[in-house]
Amino acid sequence: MGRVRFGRGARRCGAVLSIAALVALVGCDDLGAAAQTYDMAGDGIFGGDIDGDGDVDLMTGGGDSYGYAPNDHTGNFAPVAVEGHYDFSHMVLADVDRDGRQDMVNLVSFAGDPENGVPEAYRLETMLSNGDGTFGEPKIHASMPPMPGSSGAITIMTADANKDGRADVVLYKSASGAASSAVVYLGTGNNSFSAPVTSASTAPVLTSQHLAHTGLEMADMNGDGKLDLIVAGWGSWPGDPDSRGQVAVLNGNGAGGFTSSTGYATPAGASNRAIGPGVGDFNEDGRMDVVVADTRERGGPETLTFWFGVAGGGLGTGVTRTGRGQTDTDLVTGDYDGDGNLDVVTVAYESADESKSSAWLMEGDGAGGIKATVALAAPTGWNGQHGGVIRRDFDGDGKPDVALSDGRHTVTVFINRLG
Ligand SMILES: [Ca+2]
Ligand SMILES: [Ca+2]
Ligand SMILES: [Ca+2]
Ligand SMILES: [Ca+2]
Repeated sequence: MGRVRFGRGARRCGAVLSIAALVALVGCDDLGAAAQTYDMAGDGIFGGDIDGDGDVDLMTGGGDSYGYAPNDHTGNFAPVAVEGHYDFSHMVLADVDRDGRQDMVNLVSFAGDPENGVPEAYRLETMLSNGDGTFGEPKIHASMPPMPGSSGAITIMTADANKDGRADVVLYKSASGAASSAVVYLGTGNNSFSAPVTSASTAPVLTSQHLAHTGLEMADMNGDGKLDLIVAGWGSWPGDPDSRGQVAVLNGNGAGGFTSSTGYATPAGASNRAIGPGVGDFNEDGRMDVVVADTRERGGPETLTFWFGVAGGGLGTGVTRTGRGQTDTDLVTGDYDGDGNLDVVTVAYESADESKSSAWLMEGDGAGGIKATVALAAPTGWNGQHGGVIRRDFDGDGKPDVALSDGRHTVTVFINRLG
C-alpha cells in the first residue's frame, strides 16, 4: 500500500485518490506526508501495542463500541471488525499484566442516580488483550469513593505514577460545590491494583462541575524526580466574572499521592475553557512549562495560553498567543518540524459550520512563541467537535506522528516526514 511522500518543505496538496475501501489519501499536510483516513467505530482515540508485535496500533472507543486497527510496522493500519458492547466512556490503555500487550482499563459507573441526587459510584475494570483486537471478560477492581455531589466530571489517564515499572491509573474527579481530588490506583503488574489513593486538591480553582473535562498530564514539573499531575479545565475563578480557563499543578509525592496543588487561570480576555494540557519546555530555559488551547464559546479569536516555569518552582503568569479562529477540542505537543523546538498540534471545529473542522500545527520558536501556524488537511465533512489527537511514533523512525479522531468514526493519521 503506497504512501505519497512530499519532500521537506514541499507543502503541496495531493489529489484525492482511493487506495482501498477504508483508506484514502486526503490531501496535503505539514508533517511532510500524505494523511490516510480509516473508518473506526468509537470516538476517543488511543495508541498502544495491542497485539504485542512491537509497534503502535490504533484503538477508538466511546459509548458502547470500539474500533481496532493493527499497524504493519510502517504506519499503515488495517482496521478489523470487532464487536464489543461495554461502557467505554472512561477508557484508557495500559499493559496491566505486563505481557507486552496493552489492555483496556475502564472506569465504570455501577451505582447511583445523579438526576435524583444520589451520588454516582465508579469502579475500575480491566479487560486483558487477546492480541487480535478482542479482549477478555471484565475484571472488577476496587470501587472509588462515590462522587461527592450530584453531578461531576472524571478524567482518567494511565501513567507510572510511582515509577516502579508497573502501569498505574490516575484519575481526577470534581463535582459542583465539592473539593476536587486526584485518585490513583497503583498497579501490581499482575492485573490487580492497590486500594485507591485519594488526594484532596487544595487549589483555589477547579470548583466547577465541568472541571477537568479536558485532560490530564503527568510530568516532573519541579525537578524533584517525582511525577506531578497537571489538570486542565474550566470553571469559576474566585472573583472572576469571566470564569476563565485554568490549570492546576498537583505536587506528587512519588507514591501515588499529591501533597499540594497550585492553580493558574488564563489571562483576562481569554476564553473560559482550557483544552489540553500540554507540558514541556517551550522557551528552552530548562524549566517545564504548560500550554492549553483556549476555547471561546462567545466568539473572538482562539488562542494558546502558555505558563512558563519560574525559578524556585511553579509557573508564572499566563501568556496568550494568537490562535486560529476556531474552537479547539484537543492538543498534543512535540517537535514535528524537526527544528528542536516544541510545537503544538490542535484539532478544532467552527461552531457555525462543523464541516470546517480542522487540525493545526503551530511551530514553536524555542522562545515560548509561535513562529508559524499551518493547517493540516482534513477530509471533507470531518467533524472535530468531538475530536481527539494523539502523538505516537507509528512508523518507528523516531519522529513524532499524530492521529486524529473526528468522534464520528473517521481516524486520520499523519506520518511525519519532516522532523
Ligand atoms: Ca502492534
Ligand atoms: Ca497485557
Ligand atoms: Ca521553560
Ligand atoms: Ca519544532
